[in-house]
Amino acid sequence: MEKLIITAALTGAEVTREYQPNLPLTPDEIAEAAYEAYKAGASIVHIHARDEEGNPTQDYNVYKEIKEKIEAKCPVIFQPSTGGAVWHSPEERLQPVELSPEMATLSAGTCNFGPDVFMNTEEYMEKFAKRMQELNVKPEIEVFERGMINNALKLAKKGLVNTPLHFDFVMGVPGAITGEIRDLLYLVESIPSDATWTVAGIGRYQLPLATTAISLGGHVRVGFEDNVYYKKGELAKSNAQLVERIVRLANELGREVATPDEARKILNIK
Ligand code: KMH
Ligand code: ZN
Repeated sequence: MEKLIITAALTGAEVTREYQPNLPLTPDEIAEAAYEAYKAGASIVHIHARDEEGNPTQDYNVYKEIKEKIEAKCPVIFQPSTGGAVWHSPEERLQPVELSPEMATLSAGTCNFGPDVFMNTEEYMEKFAKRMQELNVKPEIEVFERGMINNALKLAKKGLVNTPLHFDFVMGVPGAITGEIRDLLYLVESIPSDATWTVAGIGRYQLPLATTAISLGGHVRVGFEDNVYYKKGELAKSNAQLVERIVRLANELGREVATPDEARKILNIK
């Protein structure tokens, strides 16, 4: 089996300090959390920027500052979000791609997102994919529903994303696919055999989906964006604490953990 790539989704767009007092918000806090997650075993950090008030922003300069601060500390793969928050415009969302990061997320369709709608029209999926391809940015295709796999395959057929594809199954968002194991199996069976995949389980789904992915040969995303708890009723102390648990589980299950350079090879990042 390939080594395990662990992604730490450090901040997200929805979580606040009210729910997780240790949520990293400023560029310095995010860079420090990235470094701690890297030391714990993460090879990718998934980043959402926040403005000075702590609100989600897709501002180019804030992402630039975060990227530079992380790069000064460690060689972890910097993966900015192009999903942003549900109320960001497509133009706002695309800004961090202009930094030519090694990777960025690419959401593959529209779905309900709690009380909101997370909008990804075909026009904008194609625009995002094309710009990533032009700048040699590896897309991580975010799948919130089964039909989004078909949208991604269509992008590949049109030559707008390079193969093999890399998917992130985001499971358990209220309004989209649940985080049951059977749903994960269905998604895994639905992607091309040469594709790689990771799973981001939301809330209580995080741990069972992560352990299943370790056993199946997939990869794992953890972090405050998806889950603020260590266990029921107990908040996690840090993103690194959640990464450390995945490393321990992988060791017990006989799966080695990838370094950032090993992750680059697995994901064909040049
Ligand atoms: N915050 C969500 C609406 C991504 O980062 O690419 C979208 C999201 C996906 O988090
Ligand atoms: Zn995200």
